[in-house]
Amino acid sequence: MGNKVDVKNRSVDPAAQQVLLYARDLGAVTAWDRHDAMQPLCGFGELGVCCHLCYMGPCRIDPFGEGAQVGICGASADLIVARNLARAVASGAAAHSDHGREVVGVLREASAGGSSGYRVVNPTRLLALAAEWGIPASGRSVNDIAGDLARAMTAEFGRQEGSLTPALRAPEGQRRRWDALGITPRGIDREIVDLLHRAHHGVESDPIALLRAAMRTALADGWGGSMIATDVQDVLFGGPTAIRSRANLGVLQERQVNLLVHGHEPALSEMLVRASRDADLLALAREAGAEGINIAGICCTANEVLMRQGMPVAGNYLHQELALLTGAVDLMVVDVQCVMPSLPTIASCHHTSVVSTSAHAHVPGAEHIEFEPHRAKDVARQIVRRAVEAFTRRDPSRVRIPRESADLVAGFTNENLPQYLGGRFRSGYRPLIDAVAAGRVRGVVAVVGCNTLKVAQDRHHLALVRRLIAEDVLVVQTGCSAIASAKAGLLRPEAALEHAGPGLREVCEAVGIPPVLHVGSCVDNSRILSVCVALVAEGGIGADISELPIAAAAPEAMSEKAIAIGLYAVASGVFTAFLPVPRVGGSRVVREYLEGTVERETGGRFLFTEDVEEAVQGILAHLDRKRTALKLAPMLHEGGVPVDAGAASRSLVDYETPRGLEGLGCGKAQARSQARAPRD
Ligand code: NFS
Repeated sequence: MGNKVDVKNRSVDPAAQQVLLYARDLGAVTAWDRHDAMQPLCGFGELGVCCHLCYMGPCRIDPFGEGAQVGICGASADLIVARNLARAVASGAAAHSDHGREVVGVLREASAGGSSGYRVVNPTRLLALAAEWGIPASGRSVNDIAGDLARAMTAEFGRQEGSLTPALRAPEGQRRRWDALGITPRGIDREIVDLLHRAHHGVESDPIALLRAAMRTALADGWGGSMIATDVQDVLFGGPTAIRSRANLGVLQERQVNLLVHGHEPALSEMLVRASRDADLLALAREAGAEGINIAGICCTANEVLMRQGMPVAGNYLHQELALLTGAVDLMVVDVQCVMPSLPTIASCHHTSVVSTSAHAHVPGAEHIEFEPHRAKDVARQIVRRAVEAFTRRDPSRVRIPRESADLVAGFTNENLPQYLGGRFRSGYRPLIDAVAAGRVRGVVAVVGCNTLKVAQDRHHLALVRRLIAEDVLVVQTGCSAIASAKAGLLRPEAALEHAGPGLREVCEAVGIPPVLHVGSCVDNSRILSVCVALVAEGGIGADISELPIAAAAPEAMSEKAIAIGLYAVASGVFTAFLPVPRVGGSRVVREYLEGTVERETGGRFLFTEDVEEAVQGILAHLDRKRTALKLAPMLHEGGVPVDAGAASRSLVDYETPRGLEGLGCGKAQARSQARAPRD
């Protein structure tokens, strides 16, 4: 007999809902269960007023004004909140930027020739970067140029004085603001160390000075570490072009070896894609009874191999455990960032292997096969062989692959958008600028970032994106937010007909693009900065980033990286809606600065809110203010189109417990796996 289970508060994705119900039958404990078990969350922590910086505490400030109003050292709530936020920015910037450093290392390896399997795939981009970085190119080989560029970029991380080289791409007006404020970013390592020093106990006691220093570090991420990561990846693996694929758990294949890549760096996953096409490994898979080798991705590694190879996407952040619970994944390979330490425990519900590969990230309970660029192909082949072995242990009777998967188009970049927007004869941003100026397109909004367990998975992403495109806003996306839209079918050109306001629909139809453009992983937010630079350079809708009718939003922000991204957007002059409210609620001073005063200094500001409609209204009002200031034409079509509320109503599902699974449970297996930790 079917039993109705309401999972609407966990995810709006029907595929996720099905697997969550299967998880219950398996007795598996997921992130949602752990989140429930953690309730109520610490109120002091949520407000950001808990300080554990020194070892006299931990201290916490009473938000009701009755208990302690300063920490043992005398730090106020304002300072504690600012310090906690600053440390989050340092950590987030470090993660993105170290990713950048890793790929620069791969470029150095590629430039040496040898047997690593890497080489410069995009010499045009290499030459453009060489010119920017002052590397002589005339009469030199590609490898010599690449080697010098890699060395220059490596050194840039430690630059002590002057501006980061890629930050010089920012419009002049913005750079003048940074100079005036003393936040022009120097070397990435320099800024992170500087910020961590200031945020140490007993150093910077002025919360506003600390927030400005945090902006400097965030800028070193956005216009430095992240930008370098994107640039070098395009050199090594090719600049993306528009590409079709599919997204959601339905991309898992019942009759193939399913190898999932999860994490952030494309170096290994690109190699895995190549290895999965090797004739001998395909033969091995066939011998094992599989019809092929299916590589799909989770999180930003998924976005990387989607953008360049069209590999299917299994899901975003909160899909990582669900994918394993389907019983169809033979092996999941992880590198760095956003990898839940629970994965080996979840994998123990089935036959699935988890392999960690980064020297930075060991996962207790997973097998560790270290990725080193000089033997990348060997490592990739070894992992594919492991996946085939695991396939032979798969139990088909336990496999439950949801049917859901949606078509998508991805692969848009600042480099190729001018062609897609303008065609061969009118390549450039002029058609988009004209559409904005004429009132067909209200503006451009970047919707980015994670999933969080504080919101039903994808609910805010989809609500915000649907509302914006209905109001004639062109949306560009990265990260897990882009995957949310992909799963919901919003990255298809047809989505313009179904969801876009009349002006945006006209533009999308004329040039054949979706109303929501997938521009890559989270480090590729740097591509969005580059689009802003190009719009300013082309002229007509603003002489500085802060004058453009643009905005950003992180509707389900979860990680410290999201804080760093939000802050570099604001420091770059962008109005940024950030949900849920990060840990700033305990300080009026911090909120007033980040949501108000900072706009006079950088041209951008935050809107912190828990309410997605408030974010929509804030963004639209901001776009309209910018349009008015620029004296652009009124919007041709006011009011937008009604939004499909179907997602929420679909979340109540009929579910039949699969026969033979009653009381099966993998709770015991999970407990055993936990007991094995930290290392077998
Ligand atoms: Ni961005 Fe990408 Fe996803 Fe959030 Fe994590 S994968 S780097 S941090 S959760 S968007």
